[in-house]
Amino acid sequence: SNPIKRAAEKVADTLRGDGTGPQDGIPGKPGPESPAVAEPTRPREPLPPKPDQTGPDTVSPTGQPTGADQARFAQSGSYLTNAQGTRLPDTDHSLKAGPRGPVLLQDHHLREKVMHFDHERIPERVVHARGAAAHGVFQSYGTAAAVTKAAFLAEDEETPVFVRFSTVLGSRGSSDTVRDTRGFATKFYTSEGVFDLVGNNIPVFFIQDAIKFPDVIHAGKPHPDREIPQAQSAHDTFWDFVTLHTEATHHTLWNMSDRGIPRSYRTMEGFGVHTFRLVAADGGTTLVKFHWKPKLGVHSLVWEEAQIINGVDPDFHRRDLADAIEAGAYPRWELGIQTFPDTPDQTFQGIDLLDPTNIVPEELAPVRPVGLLTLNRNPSNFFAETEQVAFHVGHLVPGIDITDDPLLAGRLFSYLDTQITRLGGPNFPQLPINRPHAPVNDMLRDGLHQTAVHRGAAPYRPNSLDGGCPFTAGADTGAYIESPVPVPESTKVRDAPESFADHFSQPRRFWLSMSPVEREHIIGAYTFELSKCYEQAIRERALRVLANIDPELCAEVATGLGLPAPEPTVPLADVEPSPALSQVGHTWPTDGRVVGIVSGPDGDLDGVRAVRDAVLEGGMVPLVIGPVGGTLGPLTVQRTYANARSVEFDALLLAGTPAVGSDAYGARDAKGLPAPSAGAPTDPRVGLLVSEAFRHGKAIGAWAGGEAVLAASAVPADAPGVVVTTSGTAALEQLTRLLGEHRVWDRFAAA
Ligand code: HDE
Repeated sequence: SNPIKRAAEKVADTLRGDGTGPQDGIPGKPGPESPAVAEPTRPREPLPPKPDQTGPDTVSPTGQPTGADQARFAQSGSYLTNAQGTRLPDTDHSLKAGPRGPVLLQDHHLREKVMHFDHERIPERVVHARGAAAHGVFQSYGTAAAVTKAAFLAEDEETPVFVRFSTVLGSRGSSDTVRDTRGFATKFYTSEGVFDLVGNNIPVFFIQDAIKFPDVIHAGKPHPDREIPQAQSAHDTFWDFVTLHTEATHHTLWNMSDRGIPRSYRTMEGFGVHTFRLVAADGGTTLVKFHWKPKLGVHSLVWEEAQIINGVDPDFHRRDLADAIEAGAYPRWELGIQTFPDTPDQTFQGIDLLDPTNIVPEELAPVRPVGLLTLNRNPSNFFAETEQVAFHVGHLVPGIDITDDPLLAGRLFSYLDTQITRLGGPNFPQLPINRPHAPVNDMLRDGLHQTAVHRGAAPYRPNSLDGGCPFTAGADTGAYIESPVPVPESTKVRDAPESFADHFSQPRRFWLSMSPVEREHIIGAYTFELSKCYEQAIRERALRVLANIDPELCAEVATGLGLPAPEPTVPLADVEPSPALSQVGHTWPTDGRVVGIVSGPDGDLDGVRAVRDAVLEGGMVPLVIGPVGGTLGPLTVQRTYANARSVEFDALLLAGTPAVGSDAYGARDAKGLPAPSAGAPTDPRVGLLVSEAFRHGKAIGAWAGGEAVLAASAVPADAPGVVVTTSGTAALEQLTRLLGEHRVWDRFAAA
């Protein structure tokens, strides 16, 4: 009856006519095989959930199995309802006094819908706000069973896990590849309760005492007046703090190294940072540091690449993790332990184990593998899982205890406390992602968002009304019993031990352990970051700190800043390098590496097909890059000159001469018109692709005229890691070997 409504409905019908997304067809034109109406008009039976659409299998605080079932139950039935389960006829129009009249306040569906939307956002994490996560499984080798009674570390135990990776400084919407520390937090849903290993990709921390955490974070976060820069340490307040508070020197040096810009979450090491205490079945204790070792090796970006990615693909790490899991290339890490005798002084070969700015070199205490972590399932809802997961260093299980590291002590308070604000109350352990898999029988009651319907009348102990239940456990029934470690006799002080005062010998060891290329990168990073500071005094102070690490480092950065290099103020530490700290000089599997294959219509398309298949067979990812979308002979074009950027690829293959693209960026003829596909390798976008890949130390292969592309991109055909051969498959063979070393290190000036 209403002509406007009828017209709108007609337009809507035409638009949904093809039954496909805009990428698959032309809106309004029904596709030959598509049904005419996309939206079902009649209710269907709900589809069985895909395996990856369920929450973790958990039990509720009352011991009832819930998890997946309950998550599914949260949205069931065929008809749209309101939050109370009442079916709705229309969710597109507000209730009005006539089609052109005022909206009525009595529209309770409108109010419910908008009210809920208004409260969709929760406070982001004060640190580690931006993250990505995955489900997986931890398989224990049993090699730690002699030193810990933790059930999940017994031989052949399998434990479900959820792992969240993160940057520290940026907001939820910031970029992935900023220079920063990365979080590596693992929730083990063990049979004895939840164990969280809340670690980082850098084994040391900025501060030795938790009371300094607000200081270091206030300094690292954007300036309070303009709220810039986002997710960066390259600004005055950060450098002001870390140069005044020199215990931050070691962590800062790691941040300025390649470790601050990982290639992927899959190629990152992880560290528990603190020294923990393992407790064996016989009560014996051992001090321990936890390590995650990626099966794909440790690999980083180069700085220019990282900066480009921030614009080209701010979700680079998040996408990489999800894509790899979806493709079945499950990321894997081995959990390793370094163990030390639990002596009263808690030092190992002169290294204070309670000082979280220290590492223990692997050459002094080898990392022994104790189990394998495999991430094999993407979350099905980012908010419910990745955002609502709540880690806590105090989530411990029998067999793993804490030490007196003063940084760890503060964390034991902070992680519980922060969830109250972030997740809105004390019942966050009941959220599906946080629920333990072990039966829960606590006496915690009520509070905001209580979802358990507790039974019984006596949530207190001792009681007789509930038959004395629940009972307390003992050592023989799996109770968590703190190890009876002697407490040193002392007086109350606000102070740190003498041994915490050495801030430079460990950074010096790190510097001395780096290869020449890694040192070049560190020098570049310090120079870049300090040149972004406005205050001359801060730059000068930073140089004084660097002088105490190493004179060469200090002199090179000083040259870059145009300042004189100061003399050290403390004697340079006499330390041995630790080769295990360097990322260069190893060979790693090439699984999942991305090979871009550039061609045009005149290229060797049969050769491209052969090499594409060979890349796939080698467990890597081939992406065919053509001038425009569509097909190149028998091949589907996956990237075009317009959307391919070097940062997406680990290696490039140039298959003959790519045609010049014919858009605004393509080559022009004398009259300024787009040049025809003349076979001249002058398309500036291909030139940029190749020259960037070259600059970033990536392997490049060429055949069948691909040499001309190299020349046009100013890449010498005889440079290290550039392979010119007679066929794509021959080029790939050499490229694969180069990829195993991650980058062509010889291409960097320092090499
Ligand atoms: Fe954290 N840290 N932290 N941290 N941290 C948080 O907890 C804190 C520290 C780490 O993916 C917060 O739930 C204090 C070291 C990771 O959800 C907060 C101190 C290490 C994550 C907090 C530290 C970490 C956090 C913010 C100094 C490596 C992300 C939101 C005493 C061993 C976990 C939250 C996730 C998150 C406090 C130092 C790792 C505020 C007070 C050292 C991986 O509670």
